[in-house]
Amino acid sequence: MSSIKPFDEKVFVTRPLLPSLQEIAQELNEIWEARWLTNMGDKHQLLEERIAKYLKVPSLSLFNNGTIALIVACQSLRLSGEVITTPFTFAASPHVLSWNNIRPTFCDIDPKSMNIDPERIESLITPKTTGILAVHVFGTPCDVAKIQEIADRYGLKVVYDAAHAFGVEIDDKGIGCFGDITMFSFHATKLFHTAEGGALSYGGSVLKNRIDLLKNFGIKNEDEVVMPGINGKMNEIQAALGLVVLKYVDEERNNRNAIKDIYISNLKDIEGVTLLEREISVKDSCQYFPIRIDERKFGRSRDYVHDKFKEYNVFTRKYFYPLCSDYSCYRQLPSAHPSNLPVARQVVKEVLVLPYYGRLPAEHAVRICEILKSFRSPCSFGDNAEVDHLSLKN
Ligand code: T4K
Repeated sequence: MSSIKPFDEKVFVTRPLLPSLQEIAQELNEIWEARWLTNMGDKHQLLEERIAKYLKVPSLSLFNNGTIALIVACQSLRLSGEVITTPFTFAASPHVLSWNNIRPTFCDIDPKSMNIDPERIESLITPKTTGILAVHVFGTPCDVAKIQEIADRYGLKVVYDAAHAFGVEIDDKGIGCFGDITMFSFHATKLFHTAEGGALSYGGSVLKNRIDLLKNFGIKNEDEVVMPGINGKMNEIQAALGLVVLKYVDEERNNRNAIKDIYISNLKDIEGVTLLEREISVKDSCQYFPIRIDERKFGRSRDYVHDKFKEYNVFTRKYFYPLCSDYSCYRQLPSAHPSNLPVARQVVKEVLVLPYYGRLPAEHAVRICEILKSFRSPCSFGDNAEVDHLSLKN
């Protein structure tokens, strides 16, 4: 171990933004007075309006979590058969397809953005394909123009999983304005959160009506239940938390931007470490700070670095290892065959997500960079000399 001191306390990949208890208590008082706990109360309605405004989307529906929101998105668009998606994502993305009896078709990813590669989508379309479920991984927007062009040509629906992309904008346009439906997650680990929670955004009011019915058992009124819905409602306590957290999201983003600057200036010139490039036209969600480790140039593998960091009390994450296409429930699918997904297989061996949250002290960020640099072993060919590295830098 180097002379750099381990942290006294565990440093996690993220910590939730928590406003003062007094502020939360004030909101809770109002709920107690109203004796209204769920089923689209005042807090729910207010948060829905405020988030739609913040995200610059015409319309939005709140949910109890992002996964249920995504399940409802598929239902509301009547997706069926096969849907093309990425293997490099959190388990929820392909699982929502399975919960809708849809077969995921895994498509390889772009080596730079790590998002679904639009160039490879077309060859995967079959007569059973009804949609594309694309993920803005780590908050980097997918190639929305190309994806839409393909979807229009084949009559496919497009659902975006923007779990990591709260507040992302492309040329000042909210990320939730693209495709047919976009899902946001408000899980505790997200920049904006309601402990658990999520939302769907979409263009028109027709979809809102259907989605709001689907998230409330399909109940239209006292006399009519018009479709087999589910319970996807966000409750008033979640909404109250969200109303307070929303006030501090910009401050949190600014604090994260400061940490990001420290990471970039300390890590940009390390041989074997690649940082995510952001387009100038894109407003960053500041959700994650992923790096890529090229074992041959860094002299150590991503797994070595991940494990070694623990000795310093730093808990990085290997998001999104293993690839979804390697899960036992999906690996038998023809599209999941390793030969179809060479880029994703390489990327998933390289990505490491560093601790990144507003209250991470600047000195911690500097020390994390120093620790990472101390792992480098420039003379060696890595702890796995057999690694077959694709050039992913373009
Ligand atoms: N699509 C994508 C692309 C997603 O990434 C996700 C969720 C979804 C869909 C589904 O949305 P939701 O249904 O969740 O709304 C976490 C989150 O649970 C999950 O929401 C998130 N993606 C995923 C990327 O990360 P884990 O298994 O990494 O969580 P966990 O418990 O290990 O937490 C990570 C770190 O965060 C901990 O080491 C410490 C810190 N933490 C966590 C919690 C829960 C806290 O400090 N406080 C907390 O309360 O999945």
